[in-house]
Amino acid sequence: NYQPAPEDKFSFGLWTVGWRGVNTFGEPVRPPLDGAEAVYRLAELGAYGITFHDDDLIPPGSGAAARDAVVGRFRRALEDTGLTVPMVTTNLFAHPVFRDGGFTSNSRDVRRYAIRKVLRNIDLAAELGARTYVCWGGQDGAESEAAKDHRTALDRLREAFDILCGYVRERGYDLRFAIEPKPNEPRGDILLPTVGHALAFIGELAHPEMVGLNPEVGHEQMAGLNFAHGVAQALWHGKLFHIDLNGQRGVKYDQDLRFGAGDVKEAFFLVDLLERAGYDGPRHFDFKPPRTEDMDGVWTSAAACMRNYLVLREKAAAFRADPEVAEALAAARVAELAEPTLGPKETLADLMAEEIDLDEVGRRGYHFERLDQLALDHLFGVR
Ligand code: GLT
Ligand code: MN
Ligand code: MN
Ligand code: MN
Repeated sequence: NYQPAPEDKFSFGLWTVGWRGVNTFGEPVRPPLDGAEAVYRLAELGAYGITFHDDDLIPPGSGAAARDAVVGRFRRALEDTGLTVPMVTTNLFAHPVFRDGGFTSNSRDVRRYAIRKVLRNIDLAAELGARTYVCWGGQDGAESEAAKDHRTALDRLREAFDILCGYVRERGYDLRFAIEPKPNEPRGDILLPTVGHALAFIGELAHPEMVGLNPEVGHEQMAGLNFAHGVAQALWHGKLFHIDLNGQRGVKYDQDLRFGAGDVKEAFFLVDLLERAGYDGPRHFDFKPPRTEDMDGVWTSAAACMRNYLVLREKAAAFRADPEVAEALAAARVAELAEPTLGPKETLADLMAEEIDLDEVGRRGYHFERLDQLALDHLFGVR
């Protein structure tokens, strides 16, 4: 019956179900959503976690008393429901001071403020037991090559992460950072536009082991890339610290559709990958319920994110258990790729001495179409 349970580790950003539907051309269509209310609703639906930006939970400009009251009510809701806070993040994009970015603004005072804003919120993240701290630098980018020295921007970005990691180590928090790549929107070109760019950047940090990725389905697809491949490489590097699940259809603006909508086949292979790889982090939904929806529609859309994950998980498991799929995998030589190209005791002389019958091997077909169609048949529900 695809009823989600806390063991499934589904989590939602407060900014997703709380999105009021403002867009470039349209005003908000829904009322503000209170953080504690979101906790009760998500727990009821079967989620296990909720995440937030500092400003989602605590209205910017709140005094100490107002802040404590909001956090207190949120905590009580967490205690009442058993919902957890696996991840926390910072809003370094909405306020006008961030119009040229946070950590890489050309303005030094803004960069210093951005770091202060994150450090303050890291304390709250640790208090609430979060293990992952996401950094999405959506305004860190440029529209003009002359206006932003890209290499220097990377220097400042590295400086910021080195400071943040130093702080977490000094405080002894059990917290890791996860960088979220995105190619564009809101900036014309954002720094660290893809999983690959971010992975390479992490290798240059003072504490690379403390920093990994939070890839988002739609963000890689906006760049025309294969999301499952990006996630596979992040896993290969041991860097899949967190994941933003949603839907996107093609190379266009960031759609943030509910998970499963958009490219269904890629969603199928993504779930297949996460489950087979034993990824045990949160399945975090970062979607935007369309502006057509009222609050009932928002909760329908949120429930559907989890339902679609569970449906795809079942279908992927059935695909892997199908004896005909096992045969098709063998015919496609999939397991042969796991065999090292050079044998354990072989020398290069052995390799050089070998002959290949180019005519015969050149005629070899790989039968990938049969295998791929079996996956589609499972997805269509006709097997
Ligand atoms: C914003 C963005 C998301 C990020 C959030 C984390 S903020 O909603 O569009 O993709 O995950 O900062
Ligand atoms: Mn997005
Ligand atoms: Mn978004
Ligand atoms: Mn995201």
